[in-house]
Formats: sequence, structure tokens, C-alpha cells
Amino acid sequence: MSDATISSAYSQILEVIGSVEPRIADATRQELADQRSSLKLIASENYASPAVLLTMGSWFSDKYAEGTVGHRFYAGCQNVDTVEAVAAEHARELFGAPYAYVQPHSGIDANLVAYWSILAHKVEGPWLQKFGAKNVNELSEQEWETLRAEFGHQRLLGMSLDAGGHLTHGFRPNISGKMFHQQQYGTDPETGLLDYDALRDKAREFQPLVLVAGYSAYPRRIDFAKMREIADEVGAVLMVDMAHFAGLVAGKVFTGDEDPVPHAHITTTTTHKSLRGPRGGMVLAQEEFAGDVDRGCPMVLGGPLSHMMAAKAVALAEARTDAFRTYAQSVADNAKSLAEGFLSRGATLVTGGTDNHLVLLDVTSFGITGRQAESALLDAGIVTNRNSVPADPNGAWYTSGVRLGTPALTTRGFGHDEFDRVAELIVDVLQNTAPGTTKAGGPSKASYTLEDGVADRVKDASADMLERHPLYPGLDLA
Ligand code: DSN
Repeated sequence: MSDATISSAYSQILEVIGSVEPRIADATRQELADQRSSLKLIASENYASPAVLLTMGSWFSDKYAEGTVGHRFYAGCQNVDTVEAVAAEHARELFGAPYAYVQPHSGIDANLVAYWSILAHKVEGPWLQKFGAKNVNELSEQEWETLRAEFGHQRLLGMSLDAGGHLTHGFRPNISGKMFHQQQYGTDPETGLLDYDALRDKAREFQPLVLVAGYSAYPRRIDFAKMREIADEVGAVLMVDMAHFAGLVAGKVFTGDEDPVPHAHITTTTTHKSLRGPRGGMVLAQEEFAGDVDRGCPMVLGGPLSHMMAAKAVALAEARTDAFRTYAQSVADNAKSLAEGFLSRGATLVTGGTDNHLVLLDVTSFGITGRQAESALLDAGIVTNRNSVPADPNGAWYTSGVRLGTPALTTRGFGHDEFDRVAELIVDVLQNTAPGTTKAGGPSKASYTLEDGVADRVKDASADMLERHPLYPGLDLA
């Protein structure tokens, strides 16, 4: 599709939207302007292609399709069947997975589908067999109570939030920490790296049903073969949440022991982070879990979002190209350039560097909190998110870190020199940010002052790079 065609299509779409609710059309235009003019370094964000974006806005949104391909609870799902089958086929082939379920609406939903599938396969199934029942409706009240109690006894071991794990990996305030008896593993206090021996000891002692691997803020690769070895030793199911690094798996940057799919019983992901698709989730599973994963909707999911499954199919087709492999390698190379840019300027990184798509900058040495750093950077047009560091004295709200990722700016074409310059600009902002005080005059973890002139200086320097690497080049809204 030519630039002129895309520009004309979007301009007309916004005109139609604006004729009904102008504020939404205006906000949509403004969002593009804001994304174009800022340095987006949020490790979980990206820029989907025009083909992916356009696929989301269709009448597939109007169709109910609970069930699975060829087995729906509604009539008229023949086209949704095509969409879901194509998306699943691409996912299976791209990741080498025996089975793919493309309905989850998000990563959290994908993880819930995975947890309930594991419980169904490992707990419900064996107990139904013991009771001689085909399904739970056939159980007596007493048998049902026994099964419910069994669900309540199951254990999950996942990476702690402050070590870089995700909320859904057994963090107590999350439902995953409530539906399972949970314990969490962390990282080595000296190196910040995963300690597989300590993890093995914990797994031996705790004997979990589910061992969860994966992260949202750990800047290193994981040895999934070793994770599977630990899971097998204690009879656990290995579930890997690859939401953050799915693009690096798809792009064959993570292969062998670093590719989770052949090692995990179940792998979950989002589709919109490094994979660069639409917002959504997926579950990849070994064959033995396929039947249970298929019950995700309506077990924990509402009706599938067919327009999003269509966009997942388009994004997965893109991810199968050589161009995507080149992109994925650049994401990892650029993260190294960013890390080196910080280290050469004396900044502190958790684990001392990166070998994936993100770096975790410890801002303690600048005398500010993560929250103050995040706000000051935003003033200078740099969009990041604050993040806990291991054993963070400032907790999960104020934090002592800032998480920075390369997927989005790599999509814009940033390379080594630009990421080195980005590190320089970030250090410039943080060196010129001072903690503020509370209304009562005490030290504040939120308020701050940024030296006059710094924000403009950094924005000018960024503008030059952003202009050289435009977002959606050729997309010109009327
Ligand atoms: N919100 C995602 C992230 O930023 O990592 C994870 O849920």
C-alpha cells in the first residue's frame, strides 16, 4: 500500500470518527503527534505496522465466536474460523509449538488460561478419574468439595516482582498469589543474576505444581533447559511467560537453551511488545495441554476478539520474515549499546549490563527516586517507566530504578550511535534533577526540580534523531 493511500485512509477514518465524537478524533491525532515527537523507551511498548493497525479496525469486532475453530457456540463464524486458524498456524510454525491458542486478550489473560489449564490437567483430570466421573457436573457434593479443596492446595514458584518477575507470577496481591500457595525466587544479591542452584534448592523444598520462568524487568537471558531440568526433578509443570522477549524468540536471537518453547510445557506471551503486533496474548502448549488450553474461553476469557486475532495473524506473518529477524537482532544489539552508553558515563545498571532488550538503571547514585527520574525524563520528552530494583528500599511505587527498552526506537531505525546518544541525554537529565520537598518541608520521593534549560536542550537533541528516523514515514494526516 502506498504512503498516499495510507494517509488518505487514516484521514478519512478520522473524519468519520470526528463527525461523531471530535474529542476522540483529536486525541487520536494528538497521540500520533506525541509518539512521533518523544523518545519511547518503555520496554514493553513498540510501534505496530500500518497493516496490523488497519486490521484491528474492522467489523470482525461485531462478531461473537465463543468456542474454538469449527466448534462454536454461535452460528455464522466461518470467517472467524479462518482468522483464528491462520493466526494459530503462523504461531505454531513461527515458534515451533505443537499447539497455539490465540484468543487471550492480554498477557494476564494468557497466564490465567495457562494456570487453569495446568490445574485442569494435573488436578481436575486425575480426580475425576478417581471418582469415575466425566466432568464436574457428575460429582456428588462431597466429591466436589474434595476437588475444590485439592485446587486450594496447589503450589506455584515464580520470580519475585523486585527481581524482575511479573505480578502474575505469584505476587501475593495478584490473583496468582491467591489461587496458589506461592513462594518466590529472587536473584543473587551480589550479582543480580538468577542463581539456578538456589532456585533448585527452593524448588526441592517447596515442591511446586507450577514453576514459572520469565520476567518483565530482568535484563538477562534465561537457560530454559536448566529450568526444565529443575521442574522435572520436582515433578513441576514448567510455564514460561515470554511476553517481553517473544520478538527475540521469533527473530531467532534466543535459540537452543534460550528458546523457551521446546523446553516449557506451556509458554505464554503478549503479542504487542518485542513481537510488534496488536495488543493481546497467546498460549503455546505441548500437545498434552491443548484440550485444556482450548477451554480458556469461557473459563476465564470473554468471547474472542476476532478483529484482534486477525491483527495477530498479520503481525505473526510479518514476524516470519527475514526483515523481522534483522530487527530482533538489532533490538538486542541496541540494548548493549544503550547499556555501554550508561556504563561509560558512570551510571549503575542492575546486573551490570544486558543481553536482552532492556536495561534496568539504578538511579540511587543520582540521589533521586525512580519516580522523580521518570517524571524529569518525561519533561525532557523521554518516555520511560520507573521500576523496582532488587530489594528496593523505595518499594514498588516510588522505586529506585528506571526500566528502558529498545524495541520501539529500533523499529524507528535507531542504531548504535543513537542509543549511545540516548544514554547521554538520560544521564544529562538525571544529573540535573534534584529531589524536592513535601508540603510540610520534608524530603519527598515524588517532587523534584529539573535545572532550567535542560528539558529544552534534551528535546532539541532528540528532535534531530527523531526527524532522521520518522515514525510511520509518509503517513500525513490531513
Ligand atoms: N505492563 C507490562 C510491562 O510493562 O512489562 C507487563 O504487564
